[in-house]
Amino acid sequence: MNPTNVNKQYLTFTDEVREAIEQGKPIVALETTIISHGMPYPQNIEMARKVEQIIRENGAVPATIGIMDGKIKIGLNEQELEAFATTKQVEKVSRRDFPYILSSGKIGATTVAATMIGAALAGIEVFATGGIGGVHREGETTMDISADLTELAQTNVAVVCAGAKSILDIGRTLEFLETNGVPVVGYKTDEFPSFYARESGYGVDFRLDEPAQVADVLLKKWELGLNGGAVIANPVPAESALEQENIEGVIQQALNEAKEQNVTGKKVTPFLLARVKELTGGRSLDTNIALVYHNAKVAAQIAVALKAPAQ
Ligand code: PSU
Ligand code: MN
Repeated sequence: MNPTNVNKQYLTFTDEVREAIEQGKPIVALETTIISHGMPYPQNIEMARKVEQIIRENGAVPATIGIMDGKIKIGLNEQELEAFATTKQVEKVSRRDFPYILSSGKIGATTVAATMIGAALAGIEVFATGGIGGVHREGETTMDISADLTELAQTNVAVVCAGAKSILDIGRTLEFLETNGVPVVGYKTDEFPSFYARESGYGVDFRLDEPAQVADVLLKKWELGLNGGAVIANPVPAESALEQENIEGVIQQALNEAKEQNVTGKKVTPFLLARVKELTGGRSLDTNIALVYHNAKVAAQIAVALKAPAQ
């Protein structure tokens, strides 16, 4: 089913986003899980504000998406952004959780999967985040595979990210994407980045160096009726990157702790992110913030190119 046919009565828009949609302006969606579960306060609210500013500076309109009061909010005002940054009991919402959270009236932070759903309902084609979820290490036995991957298989939104974290099994994540027909574009890179690091040891499907080239590939995909998203993998800027060798030990320790403490289901990713941050003395958080800003810039450029008249 094409999600754009679904009833839109649950969507509410800020004036800025509503006008942008009406006027056909470029828009970039942003997620709220990264605010509520991906980073501590106050860095999360600073990041949430600045990422919106970067998108505006690059010619697009930001639309941070979250669930509140039984509505899917497309664009958040300052007060709402703060609620996602400071409220203790924000639910983490993926595709599975979406209908219950909407029904309950609870505050729900949207993951990559759920933000794609909201963006598609609103007609937004480009989304900037940090990293996508993926197949977890030992996923072949635990079956812990992020719903982000199955969402990318079906929902027409391009996700600009810094690849997938090496807390995941990157090889199997790429295999899953291939099976499901999700193009993985290396933006100015031949290697799939691993979030904190610019390298992973895995290649990309193809490399593109210009926003207009990315926009053209997306248009062709969707004009052909090949439903689904695309991963636009944009490596963290070199000056903010961590070395892959250095981070591996930290990741191993975090994974061992998660196992010992029986952390499962949707708690796994936030647990690992928080431990990696502690074990790197906060360096991983600086890297995380830097790569989100870079993704926002590239996403805005792609959104602008998508709206540019065909040559
Ligand atoms: N990666 C990050 N920060 C995050 C996430 C991933 O660096 O906050 C979040 C995203 O919202 C992503 C989600 O969609 O974790 C994946 O969770 P899971 O593995 O439970 O699907
Ligand atoms: Mn999972």
